[in-house]
Amino acid sequence: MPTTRTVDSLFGAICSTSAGSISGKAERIRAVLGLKGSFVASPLPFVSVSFLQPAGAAEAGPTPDVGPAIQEPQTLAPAARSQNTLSNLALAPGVEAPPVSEAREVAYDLDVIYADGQIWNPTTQAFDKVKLRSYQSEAGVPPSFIAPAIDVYPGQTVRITLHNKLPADTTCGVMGGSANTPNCFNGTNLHSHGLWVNPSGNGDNVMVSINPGVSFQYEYNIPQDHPAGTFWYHSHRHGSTALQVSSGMAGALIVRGSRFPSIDAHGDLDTLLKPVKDQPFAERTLVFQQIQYACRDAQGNIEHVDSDPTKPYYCPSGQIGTVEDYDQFGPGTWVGSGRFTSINGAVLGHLDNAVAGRVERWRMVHGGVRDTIAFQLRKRSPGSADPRNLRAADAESYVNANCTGDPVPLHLVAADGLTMAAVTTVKEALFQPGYRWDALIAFPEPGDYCVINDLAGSSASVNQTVRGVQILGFVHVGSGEVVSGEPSDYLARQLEAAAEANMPLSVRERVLNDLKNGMKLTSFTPHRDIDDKELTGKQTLTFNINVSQPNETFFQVDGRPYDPNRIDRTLMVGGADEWTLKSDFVSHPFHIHVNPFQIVKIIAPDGKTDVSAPGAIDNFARDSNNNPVVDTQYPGLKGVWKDTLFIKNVPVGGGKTGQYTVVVRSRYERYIGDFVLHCHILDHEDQGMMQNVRIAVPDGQGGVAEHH
Ligand SMILES: [Cu+2]
Repeated sequence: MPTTRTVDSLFGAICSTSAGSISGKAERIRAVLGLKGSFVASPLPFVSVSFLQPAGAAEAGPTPDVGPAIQEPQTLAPAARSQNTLSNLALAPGVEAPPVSEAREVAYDLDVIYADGQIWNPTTQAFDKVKLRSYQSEAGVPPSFIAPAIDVYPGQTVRITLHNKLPADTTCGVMGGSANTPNCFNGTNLHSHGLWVNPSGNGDNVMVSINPGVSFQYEYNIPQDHPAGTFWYHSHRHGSTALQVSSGMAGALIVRGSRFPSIDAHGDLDTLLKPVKDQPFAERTLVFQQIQYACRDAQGNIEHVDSDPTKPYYCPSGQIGTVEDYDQFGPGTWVGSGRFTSINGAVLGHLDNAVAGRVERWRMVHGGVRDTIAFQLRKRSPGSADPRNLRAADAESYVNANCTGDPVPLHLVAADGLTMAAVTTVKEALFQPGYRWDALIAFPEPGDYCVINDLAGSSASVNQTVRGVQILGFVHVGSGEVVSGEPSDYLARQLEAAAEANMPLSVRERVLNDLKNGMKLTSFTPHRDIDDKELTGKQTLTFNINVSQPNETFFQVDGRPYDPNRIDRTLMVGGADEWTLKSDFVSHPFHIHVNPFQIVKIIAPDGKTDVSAPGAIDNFARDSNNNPVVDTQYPGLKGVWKDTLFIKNVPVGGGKTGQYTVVVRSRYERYIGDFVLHCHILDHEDQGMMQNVRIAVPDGQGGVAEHH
């Protein structure tokens, strides 16, 4: 006789503090789960969801879900048609608007508000109430701390009106006062990270501050030749960037493409990733966030478990977690907070509806601020312990006891949204803040899988400390095809079948040959290599944190903190530079707006080993016992295009540190204007680790024209 347990009974336990009517409870649960409307109509949440356990085998079945389901981010719906175009261009009554994918112009509204909600806290096994600055797409949608996803198409004019509905903030002066002291926490703006669009005016312009009460319409003219891929958006007002992004103000921005490759032009990877014609691989978007909310006592100090500052953050019953000051950032604060990295706003949630052997495309975005993510998927042993009681500090022993399968191969196909020259298979995808990886994943057999944030060696990570293994959630994989043999061979067969089904005859043979020859994606890579002949100049850059003065810390690029009134480098449109990037103190993710760059080489501290080469071993760092630490994040990056890249400076033993020399090339096509480069540890950016960059037109005499 099978026993039936409903998920509701489990949630009933979790939600036992929730008072009020059933419908009120449903509303709250819906808010947490981000469930679609049909669930709301049911007076009995979750009665439709149950699972069976065979009698006498209570420990052998799947582990019951205790966390929320990880939903796809809600896709932002276009604004009402009346707001979509100028009134004299509005469609006549009765004329249907084209689908968004074909619309030449599309408009969206995005509110910035304080949202009340709750976030699951595994440390206390209860929901914490939170009040956080948040993007919301429309009134009435339950608060969720993942911004809506925005789908855009090449050739489209995308207008996003940002409505700052945060309370008035007297610290929002003209930028330039205390430029590198965090300020104007209620001022905001919008950055489309990785988009190749105009940085000026109302384009991807992060120089503007949208203060409380102000609405501003951004206009992204996505060029017809813009690469399709996984990008993202977040606030980028110098002085409040880290605070807002760490509150969850980040969302996926996906450029969808339908251009087939041709004899002389690349196509969109999207046209290949279809197992049969016109039916894409199952796709998931995962936005990782590090929402570091805290509760504060009457004196304004962050509260900790047992009032012990060495223990995790703690919110006593009735208090509301917030992100309201920069003492919540800094070395070690994320690990110390005991918070979990969330996926699409869900802490320790579960991804459903995977099928064994079915290839899925996972678009993954590191939208967090302060922790490196070493992403891994491992099979969970049947009958594993209920993860309900999992505190961050216990995650490592949980993983070691239960997540014991081999890592599921991750077949990386795009770095920072840009299709790579070949599929690269890894056991672990390393994300620094700002990074994206698109991976093709086929779970080898049915069952539950753990989503793990593995140990990143101290030299590989933002904090340069060894943090324990964390668990980010679970994946339920149903019955399908069992993958036997070499996973890469299995994937290659799937991709070859996809090419047979989808590729036009003119290029089919070429695409197939590429796939058979090391799973090359040559017909889908958007940028051609930058060779020596194309170079027109050189740039150098060094990050530093200057701690030489007592009680003062300066976050610097090239020895100077950010000055909003200074243009740090003027580049020539049409040119291409080779950049040499270094860090004098710890490691920092370098990000530059507008144009991506291609990695040429990464020279280790020994001054000669190129650790970006495929198969290179990067073991130059030493741990506290002077043993070498292997870091896998650089090998294989040679030739890869990205917009964000970790620049390492690591301990090499004997109290010394070693500097890596990162060489990249970038061409400055089409767009002129002023924008920024910066460290993507965003509290470093807010405090000065940023530069103004100008791209200008040539002066006709071998130089670059200065502005008049
Ligand atoms: Cu930094």
